[in-house]
Amino acid sequence: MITLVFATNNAHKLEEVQAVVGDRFHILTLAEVGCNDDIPETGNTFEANAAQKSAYLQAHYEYDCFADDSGLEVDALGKEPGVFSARYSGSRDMEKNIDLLLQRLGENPDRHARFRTVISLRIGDREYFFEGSVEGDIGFERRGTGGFGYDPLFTPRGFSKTFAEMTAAEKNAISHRAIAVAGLADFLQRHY
Ligand code: ITT
Repeated sequence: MITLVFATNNAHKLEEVQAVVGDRFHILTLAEVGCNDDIPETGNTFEANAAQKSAYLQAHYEYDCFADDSGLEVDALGKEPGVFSARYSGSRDMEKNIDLLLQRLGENPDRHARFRTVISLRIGDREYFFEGSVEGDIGFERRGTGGFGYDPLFTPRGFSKTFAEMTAAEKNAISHRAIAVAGLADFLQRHY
């Protein structure tokens, strides 16, 4: 059994990862290793933030570990909100974050955007990155009640429903996070 710490306390993310990597890997959350720290996340890129979180964890808790960072990039807004996705409006209130995004985009016909996830895995002194992204378009208004975050605004390319109108299974079949996690799981199964 190989034990890895995942830099999250989000039970939903843990479940998703544990299901994909299988039971040869025991994935612990931050709470399970006694980490209550506010782990620094001060990078300008998803890669930098994921790497910063995994480095912090390995340095302080001496476990092999991985960390992720995700967000939405809207082309017409210079790839905002990007690493500021969770706090775009200055708070974690997603209603406010979505309102601000719609206001900044206005009637701009260029609605192209993507969700991205980057995972940094540290095993011993080596670091590996896994990435997933999904291209799509930002709507002019919210549609759907499922998912979380910016899902009511995001329609993946080739689909007519927003992420918030899809079932969890439909979203997980194509999502940025699922693609990155599949890369991580594939790597772990081949090398460990
Ligand atoms: P932790 O860092 O505590 O795990 P978080 O909310 O910061 O949680 P992420 O780094 O994965 O989670 O994502 C940052 C923000 O990007 C998130 O708060 C959402 O606003 C947005 N986001 C990420 N993935 C999303 C998805 O699948 N659907 C909608 N919005 C998403």
